[in-house]
Amino acid sequence: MPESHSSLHPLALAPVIAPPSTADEFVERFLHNLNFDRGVALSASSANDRYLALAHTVRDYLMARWLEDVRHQKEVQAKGVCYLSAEYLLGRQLDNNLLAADLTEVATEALASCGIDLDELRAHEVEPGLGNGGLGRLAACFIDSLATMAVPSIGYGIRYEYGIFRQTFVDGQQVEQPDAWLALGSPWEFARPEDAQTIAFGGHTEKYDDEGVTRSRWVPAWNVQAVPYNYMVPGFQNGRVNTLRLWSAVATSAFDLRIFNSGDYEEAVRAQTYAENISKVLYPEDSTPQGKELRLQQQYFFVAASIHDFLDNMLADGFDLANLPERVIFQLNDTHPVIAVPEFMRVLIDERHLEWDAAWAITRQCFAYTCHTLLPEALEVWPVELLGRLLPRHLEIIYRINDEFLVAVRERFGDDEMLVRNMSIIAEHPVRSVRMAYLATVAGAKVNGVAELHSQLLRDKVLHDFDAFFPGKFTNVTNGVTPRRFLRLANPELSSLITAAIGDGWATDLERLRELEPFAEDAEFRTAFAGVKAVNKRRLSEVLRERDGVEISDGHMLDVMVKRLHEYKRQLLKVLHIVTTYEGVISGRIAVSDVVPRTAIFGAKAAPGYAMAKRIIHLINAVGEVVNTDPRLEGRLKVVFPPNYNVTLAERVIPAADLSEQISLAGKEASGTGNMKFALNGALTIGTDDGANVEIRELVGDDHFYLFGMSEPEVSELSARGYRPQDFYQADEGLRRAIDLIASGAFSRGDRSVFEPVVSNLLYEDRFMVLADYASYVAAQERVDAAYADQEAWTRSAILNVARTGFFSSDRSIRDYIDRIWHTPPLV
Ligand code: CJB
Repeated sequence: MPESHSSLHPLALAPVIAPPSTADEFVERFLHNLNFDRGVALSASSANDRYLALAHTVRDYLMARWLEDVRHQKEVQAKGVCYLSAEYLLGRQLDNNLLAADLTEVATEALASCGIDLDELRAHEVEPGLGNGGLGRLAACFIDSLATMAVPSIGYGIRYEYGIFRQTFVDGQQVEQPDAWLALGSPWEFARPEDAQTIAFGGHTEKYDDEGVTRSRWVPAWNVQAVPYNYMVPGFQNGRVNTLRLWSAVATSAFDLRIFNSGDYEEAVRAQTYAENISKVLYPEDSTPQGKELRLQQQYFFVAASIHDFLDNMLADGFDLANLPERVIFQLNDTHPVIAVPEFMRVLIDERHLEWDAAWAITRQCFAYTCHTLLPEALEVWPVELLGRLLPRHLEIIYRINDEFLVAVRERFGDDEMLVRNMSIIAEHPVRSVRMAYLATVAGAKVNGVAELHSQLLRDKVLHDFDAFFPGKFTNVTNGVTPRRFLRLANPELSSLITAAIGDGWATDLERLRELEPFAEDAEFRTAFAGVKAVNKRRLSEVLRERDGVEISDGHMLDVMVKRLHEYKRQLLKVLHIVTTYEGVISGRIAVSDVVPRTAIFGAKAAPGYAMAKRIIHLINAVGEVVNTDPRLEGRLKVVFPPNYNVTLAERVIPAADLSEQISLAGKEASGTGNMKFALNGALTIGTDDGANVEIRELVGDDHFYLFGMSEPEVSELSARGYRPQDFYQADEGLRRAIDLIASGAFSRGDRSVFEPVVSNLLYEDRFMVLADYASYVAAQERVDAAYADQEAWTRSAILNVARTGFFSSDRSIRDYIDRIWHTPPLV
């Protein structure tokens, strides 16, 4: 670092200065970046050149703040959050960063003066899809809120070279394409190869004598380099910029050379590929981990790099590790980063030579765990054989943690072997495995669920014995979503209307939306509100026309279900409702003039190996093909399924929706966050009492929410009694007709075999009780139809949904994390 010295140029001593925010200055910067960074003249530039130059210009404005924030956070050494997440589903960056830097107007004017349309450049950005769905998007919302609230923090994750696959449909069936999001350049990242960490794998452990003390050490077999890439995370117009640090795997030269020197060039290249595979691709399974070795490699790779990065680079010189709990909390975003716990112990004991008890005391205060699921198959377990082969020292540490934990369990609960077996971090069946959720629960200072109901069910069911053993450890933090992206950016018209009504400030204080309540009674406001919805529908229609060649008919209710395709989310229930309406019309039992015009929009990716989910996608497309073209429907019922649902499309679909489908089987959806985004944008929810739906309904009121289906206790009771889908099929004529129509081949050109697996699954298994909730769902949809006919009343309800859901800002979630778990006040 340059010293303060008279021989240095004065500018070398100055801090970085942000350019002044005038359009002229912006033009100058932009052209400079285009010419000198891209190496093209404006007249010869491609849209990609212009996009990249623009992104660099926005970066320039944020740079001074960023460098200052990094410096300040290190200087102050206040307690901060290290958010460990294998996924960040960021969405496009340009617009968000323009908004955060308050540059949107200046940039629009500056570009226009160069003959460039900002919208065209916006459309050019490929979103970084480094996540599967809700969990990854939640992480992205959280880092936005952390920056906006000036909480000292850093997000750590993986820089996947290929994000979530691009979904296409061929004959109505999902086909996956690789998502080469980096191909055209990645202007938002800064590679820091100087800060690379070496991450080891494999080998064995050995005992050695350390001045009379017998210690263990790990002798690994191979290693890779973890190279960090930094991303700016700007707060919303507050001058703060935090960091997201994503790790990329690069083969170590030593690793290659050893083999290369042996003369086996092919093997050297193969080894390099093997190492670099670690950050190659995001696993596309959402909530159903496959237990693949590479996935454990990914998990260890990024948490080990992050822990070392934190300890090596963030702590003041000579920091006393005993004080770590006052300096950092590592938040484990689900089980994916839980291998950080034994890694942290290993570092403290083997590398920093702390005693076990001291290391464990620190660890127990430095980690907290968020559980995002209730599905047993989503709780990760790693076979001991695999974990021990890849991370032998970590397995030893896990065994010791477990031994000591089980001793304490016996002391407390007596020698109840069943209980001990149930609580053991090591499962014995079907193969000896490490239960990562249990490890996280034993190690974490706090364990939280993501909605009230979910946290309650964790305490009562999934982790019941742990709640008894660790009183006070379990807490709830209901999820939230960032109002900057999902209201300000996604719905500019509604944002302007809100600001005109209640003034600004709501984007960082979302509870202020309450002030909109009286406007629900104001006819003029209602007209304006309905006008915004109409504009958003037209905009969506344009997007879909351009993207997929489909349009949305005027006057249709937009009934939207967008989320990952999973049986528990019950896209099939919605399909059955559509088929019921269709069947009613073609059989003449429903007059077509009685059908309230609706367009059902689906968006959903299925994990590539999840056969049933892919069949359901096929069925939705097949039903759409028939329904959309049958003249008997007179265009009153449409099914639209744009492929490749992602954050960018969500930002268009959600503001246009009238009806939000949140129809999971009660007790299965941990929270949901799409449900919050829809309500905030003035869609009414049709939903079960599940996840955060419960809290949405409590807040908006029963009159403005279409509740249906069994409650969680009713589901449990039916399950205990023995659920027989056949009973429901036999008892309900509408249901029978809908299922029979699918079974008859009506949507598969007469071929009954195509959807036979879907039908027989419903009839003979129906794990998620679609048939049991069908009648109640159809009845609720009838109430929706009736309510929609009164547009004034509907709009009133929509306004009240917006006004009453300010609670679901991710800023509130972060405040709850700070109060209940982190104790990391904002840095002023
Ligand atoms: N979730 O997206 C995922 N992936 C998982 O592997 C497990 C859970 C979702 O997390 C969201 C954020 O907490 C929840 O809103 C959602 O209910 C849950 O399915």
